[in-house]
Amino acid sequence: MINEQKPTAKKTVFSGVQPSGNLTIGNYLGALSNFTEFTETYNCYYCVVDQHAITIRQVPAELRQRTYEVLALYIACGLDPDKCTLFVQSHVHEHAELAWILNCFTMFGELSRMTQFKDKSSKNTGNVNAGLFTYPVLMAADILLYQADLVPVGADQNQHLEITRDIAERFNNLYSPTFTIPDAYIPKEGAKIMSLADPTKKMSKSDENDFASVRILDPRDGIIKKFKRAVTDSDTRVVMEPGKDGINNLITIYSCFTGKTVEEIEREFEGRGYGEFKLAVGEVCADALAPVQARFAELMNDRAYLESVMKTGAAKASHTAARTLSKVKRKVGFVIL
Ligand code: ATP
Ligand code: LTN
Repeated sequence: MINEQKPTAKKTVFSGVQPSGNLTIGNYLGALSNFTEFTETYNCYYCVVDQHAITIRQVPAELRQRTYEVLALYIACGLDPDKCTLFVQSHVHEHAELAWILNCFTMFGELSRMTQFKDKSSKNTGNVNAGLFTYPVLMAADILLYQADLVPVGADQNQHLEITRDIAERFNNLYSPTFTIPDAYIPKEGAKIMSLADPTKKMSKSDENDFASVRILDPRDGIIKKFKRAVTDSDTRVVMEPGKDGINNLITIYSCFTGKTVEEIEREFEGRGYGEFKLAVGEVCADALAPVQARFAELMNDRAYLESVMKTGAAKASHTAARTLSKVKRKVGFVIL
């Protein structure tokens, strides 16, 4: 029914990244580097989700700076502001407004089951705020405002996509079809890049151990040094096998940056040992990130341009968001003047 309303229109993609730290190659391979492939065939919205970021305490000046940086990284990774809508979440008030309404259609029990909430609340015991708990509802609002069909994210966000679908279906069933039911797009390779310090844990931009994550903006020698120090096992064979978490992660990273298959990589490094392989991973990663870093540096020198992108993006996003929000307000019974 919802899809029948736009039979010939382009489908919509929505995704977001929090300006909560320096972005890692996990963010790059799991999310950012996949965003460009949709811009020709989909109507794409890519958002800097600053309202999500304040669920963890942020230093205001750093949050502001990182908001510019994530926007600059979007563009540096190949997103063209003329071909998609790039914007900042707090510039479009409809996100917070729809989130409030959807809060009233989301159960305490379902939010209690979210693994990201359990994980983040156990790491931030001094600040288990209500925003951290209702984080997935704001994320549902982000996606549903734009009637998104597809949401490219890393594997850790799958549970949030499931709750988004549940909330949307609940609302549609209670009233009438209002929201498109979105699907997650999780890449086959790179959906869960692991920490270099503990390869049983996800690489995360807020990890305090600097050797756990390679940042998109790390200098070449730093990248190579981090890969050299990556935790592996006591074996020497570069092969993908259960139990070899560290090497499996490095093979995945090498494969993502080179496009080579696991078999090709195993053949390439047969008899060559971990030291040589780690150096090769560091080099392909640094080579791939060099052009992104160069473009990023140019963009960060031109705040006026970044602000013009933010303004145009917010205006385009508001237009669509306002239509969905006004439908929702009518359906729940608010007086529309
Ligand atoms: P934080 O540590 O602040 O929670 P994060 O590193 O998990 O942040 P987000 O801003 O929450 O990053 O995520 C941005 C995107 O990057 C999401 O689509 C998320 O799924 C993806 N992503 C994050 N970490 C990884 C990873 N290790 N591997 C693959 N994708 C990832
Ligand atoms: N929760 C996401 C960031 C995010 C997002 C979104 C991703 C906020 N809103 C909407 C996709 C669609 C995360 O990566 N932690």
